[in-house]
Amino acid sequence: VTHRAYLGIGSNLGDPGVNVRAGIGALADVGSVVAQSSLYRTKPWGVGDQPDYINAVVYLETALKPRVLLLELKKQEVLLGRVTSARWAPRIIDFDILTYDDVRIDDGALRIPHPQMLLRAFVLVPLAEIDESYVAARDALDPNELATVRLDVPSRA
Ligand code: PH2
Ligand code: MG
Ligand code: MG
Repeated sequence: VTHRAYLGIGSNLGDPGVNVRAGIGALADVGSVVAQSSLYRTKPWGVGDQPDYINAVVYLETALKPRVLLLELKKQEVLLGRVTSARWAPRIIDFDILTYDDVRIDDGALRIPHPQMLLRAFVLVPLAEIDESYVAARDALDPNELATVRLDVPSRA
C-alpha cells in the first residue's frame, strides 16, 4: 500500500543548500519524491544564536509505516553526516514527518501531524507552495513570522 507523507527538511551547518538537495536525493531510498518545494532561507525558529537554515518540503509516497519511516529517516540523517541529536541543535540535515495520510499519532517518540507545523513559516511557506490546501494557514501567520522566510536564490559563482 502506498502512503502519502509530507516531510520537512532543514539544514543549518556546512553548505545547507547542498545538504538539503542531498537530503532530497537520499529520500529515493525511502519512497518516491512526487513533489518538492523550492528551497527557502529561514531564520532560526525557537532557538537563539545559530546560523540561518535552508528549508524545503517534499511530498513523499512510501510503502513504509510511520514508525518505520521515522527510523529510515533517522538512518538517512546519519548517512548524510548528521552528528548532533540534541533538540534544536544546529544540524547538517533534519527530516521531520509533517503529515502521513490522515493519521494521528501521539506517543513519546512520534507525533503526527507535527505539533508545531501550523506555527512555522519555514514549514507552511514551502508546504503551501506544493499543496494549496495550506495556503490559508500560511496566510494566517503573523507577517513578522512570514518575513523570517525568503526564497533562496542559489548563487552561480
Ligand atoms: N528546525 C528546528 C528548530 N528551528 N528553524 C528553522 N528556521 N528551520 C528549521 O528547520 C528549524 C528551526 C528543529 O528541528
Ligand atoms: Mg525539525
Ligand atoms: Mg527532526
